[in-house]
Order: sequence, then structure tokens, then C-alpha cells
Amino acid sequence: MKNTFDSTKIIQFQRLCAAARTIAVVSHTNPDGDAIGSGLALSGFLQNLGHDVRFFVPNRFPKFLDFIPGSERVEVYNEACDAVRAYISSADLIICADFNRIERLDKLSTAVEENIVAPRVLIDHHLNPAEFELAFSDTDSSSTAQLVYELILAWAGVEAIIPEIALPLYVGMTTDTGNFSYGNLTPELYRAVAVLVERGVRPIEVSQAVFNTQSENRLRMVGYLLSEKMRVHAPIHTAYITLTRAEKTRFDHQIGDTEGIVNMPLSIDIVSFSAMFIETLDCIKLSFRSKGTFDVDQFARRYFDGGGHRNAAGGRYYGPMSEAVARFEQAMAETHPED
Ligand SMILES: [Mn+2]
Repeated sequence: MKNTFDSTKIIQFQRLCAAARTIAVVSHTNPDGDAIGSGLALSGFLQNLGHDVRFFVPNRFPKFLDFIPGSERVEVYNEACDAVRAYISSADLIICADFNRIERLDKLSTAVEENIVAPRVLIDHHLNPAEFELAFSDTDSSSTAQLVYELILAWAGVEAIIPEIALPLYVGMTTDTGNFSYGNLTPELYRAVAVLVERGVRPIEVSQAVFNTQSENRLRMVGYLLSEKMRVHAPIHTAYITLTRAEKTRFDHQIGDTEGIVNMPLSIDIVSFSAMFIETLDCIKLSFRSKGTFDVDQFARRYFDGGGHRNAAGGRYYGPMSEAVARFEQAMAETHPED
């Protein structure tokens, strides 16, 4: 049995919250379903206990997450810079959800760094977390939402999992596991899901809202990328896709539209490693996914200044797309992922 949520740590966390007049929950840049779901659940839970809590992310989250009741509570830094900065830099407690290093907050990290008095608490499942005053870190967990679920359960029992908290927790779990198809699918995860369903979550409605609400443009972009842009290197079980800014414009790309595309080549029988290159204003963003034992966290660290989990990681490259691809090809020649 893991001691991520042993009673000493829970008591320490309760004390930190009790001593804080204001609490800032923060999550990472390009927030995904787990960032938003775990942040909303945690901030909602603490709010219900009477704490003054606000939840912040550095930039806008994908539109499909708007269906979560309470999503209007998420405060986006680049839409209200000064007010957000003032609250965070003077908060009495900062809780970091679903990321492992303050840099992952990009521009929001300045506000956190400015606050030199507030203790920082981590709740996260990414590898190699930085030092925090108190850390609930479990890299074997499917999602941060699963950790928030266990934290709430250990603190306040199942009664605290009211429907407005159950739903965002479920969204975090289902998005970080591709609707329960990859990642760490443990008995504990399914037990948590069972409880969330008992507490009012309707899985079919969530699936519809999360997975079946893409735009026509997005679906056409996926078709184009798979047909025209996917390269498969059968001998080394590898596939990759590149997406340029011009192509994004052509398909009226919206935030979140590239989500999940990197997983698609893994559905090819002989592919066990998939990469996606996305051109942004200042760099090429890379995503890596694997099935089986190939460690994409190590790969991302070694070649692309990134990291993540064994089967899902990210990185970046500063330079043109052609160079990023050349570096990738070179890296592949050195690593040879096998089944
Ligand atoms: Mn996560």
C-alpha cells in the first residue's frame, strides 16, 4: 500500500489550508482535461469547506471542457493578468496541480515566484517532481484527478464527493487515459470510477461531451494529417506526423484541436512509438507516445529538452521544422525502439 496519502501528510495539508486566508490552486500551460478537472475538483472541495480559493491556469483551455459545471470559475492568466498576479503573489498557500515544475506555468510562474512566503503543495503524477513543502506525488497514478479523489477521500470521506466534484474528477481520469484505453489502468482507478458513477457521473454523457464534439474542420485536419503527413518507419516501429502553422490556418485550428492525434499512429499494429511535431510561433512543440516498454520520457529528456511519463511525454525544438525532423531521425537511428 502506498503512503501518498498517509495521515501525517493529510494532517499537514489540513493545517496548511487552515492557516491560509487565501489559497491559489494553479495548473499547467495548455491545460488539458486533467489539469482543469483536478483543479476544479480540488478548489471546489476546499471552497465547500469555507476556504477562500481561486483556480488559475496560464492560458485558455479547450472549448469542449466548457460543459463542466464550474468551468466558469477557472481564471485564465492572459485574460486578466494584473488581478490574477496580485492574488497569486499575495496568496497564503499555493497548490500546484498536474505539473511537476514551476516553469510549466510559463508566464504565470512569475506570479508564483514573486510569492516568497506561501508554502507550495504539489499534487501530481508526472515523473521527477521538483522540491515542494508538501508533495502528493504518485507517478503510477492514471491522472492527477485520481490523486485528488484519493486526497478528498482521505480528508473528508466519500460524502464530500458531491456531483459537482465527481464530474470534473471523472473528466480528468477519462481524458488522461484516452477514455480508459491507455496509461495506468489499475483496480484503484476503476474503484474510483465506480464511486464517481455512484455519486452522479453519467459516463455516456461525459464521453459524448469530451470525445464527440469536434468541429468539421478538426476532423478534416485529422484526415489530412493521417493521409498526407504521417510517415511510418516500419523497421523501427515508429511513426510521426508534422503540422505547420500554414496547415493550422488552412483548417482554422482552434486550441485543443491537435489533442490526441499523436496517439492515432499507435493503432497501427507494427507501430510502438509515435511522435507529433507542431509548429508554434516560437518553437516546434513535440509530443511522444509509446505502447509497451519504450521510454518516451527518457527520449524526450535526452533529445528534446522535455519529459513526462514512460508512455507519454513532450518536448520542444527551437528552429525550423525540417531541423526538428532531422534531429528526430538522428535520435531514432541511435535509439531503435523495438516492441
Ligand atoms: Mn495529468
